[in-house]
Amino acid sequence: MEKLITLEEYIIHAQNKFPGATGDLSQLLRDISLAAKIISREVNKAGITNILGLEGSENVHGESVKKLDLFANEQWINALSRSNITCMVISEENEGIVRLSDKSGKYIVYVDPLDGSSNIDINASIGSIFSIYMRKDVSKPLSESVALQPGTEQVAAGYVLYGSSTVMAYTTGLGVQLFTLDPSIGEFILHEKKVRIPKEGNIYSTDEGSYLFWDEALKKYVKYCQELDPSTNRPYKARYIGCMAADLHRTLLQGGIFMYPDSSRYPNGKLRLMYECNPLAFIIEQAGGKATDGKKRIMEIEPTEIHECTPVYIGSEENMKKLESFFEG
Ligand code: P6P
Repeated sequence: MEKLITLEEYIIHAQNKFPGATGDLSQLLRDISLAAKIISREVNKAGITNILGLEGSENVHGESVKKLDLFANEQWINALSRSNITCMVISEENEGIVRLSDKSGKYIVYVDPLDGSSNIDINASIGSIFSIYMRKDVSKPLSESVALQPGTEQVAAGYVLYGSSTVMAYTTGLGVQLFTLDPSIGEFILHEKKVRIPKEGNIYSTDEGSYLFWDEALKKYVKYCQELDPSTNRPYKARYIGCMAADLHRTLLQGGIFMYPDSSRYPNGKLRLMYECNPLAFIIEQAGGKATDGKKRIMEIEPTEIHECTPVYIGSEENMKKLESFFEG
């Protein structure tokens, strides 16, 4: 029987490859896995413990906040406060930066604590997404501007998917690793190393209900996906879960393309650059895929606000090339 490798063991093994490693990033990843385990436990019994349903308030974006959103946000902030490694957290649920350790924290963590929370009440997949940066200059007081770095500066990124099982994916720039939580022993177990996205897939993923708000090039591309041409595996299948982490995970494993475009309804797109698009772009690029805003690489966008939105097109190399040919006209 193949030896089980826990996340703990994998982190230590990976750290030993870096002689100068202090172990801080390893500890940070452990802290993140703790938040994931606690949230997974609550998500999988939410109906019993009555933390489903609206909490009554609204988040910084005017979206109704569900109890599990708040619980997840608290778990992330508590977990990241454990080791004095994180100086500040930027969360979808908090308007400004959350200061944790001004003196010693060398990492900045962006988090979407519960991505796709509208799926909570229907028991569909929800996730957490995280993105880690270095605090470049410890002499500079903590501020939003210190946190505003392009995605190319990410030290690590990943997501947790609370679905039929709880899966954690992360990368530190050396490929993408996938772990599955075994709740009976409370350990994330490695199940795939250096994941590669298929070069081409026959699944496209977007909210077609917004078709009328799209620009013409995108309408033409989606029509292309729907045409009958067995030689190019069309029509493609349409899949849309309404949780970016879940749609991205399927795209990573099965190939294809996920799109949340700019439109007359969302002129700058709806998804968040720093804690949805950049971390998932890092994952997809590390697996051999591509991620753009329709014009440029997502990870090269120079951010100006911590909660800014961007259009996002992300997936297999060939599917992205075909989309780009429609945008080039
Ligand atoms: P819509 C969830 O709220 C989210 O931020 C992403 O996870 C998801 O892909 C998207 O928004 C869903 O948006 O407009 O289709 O409900």
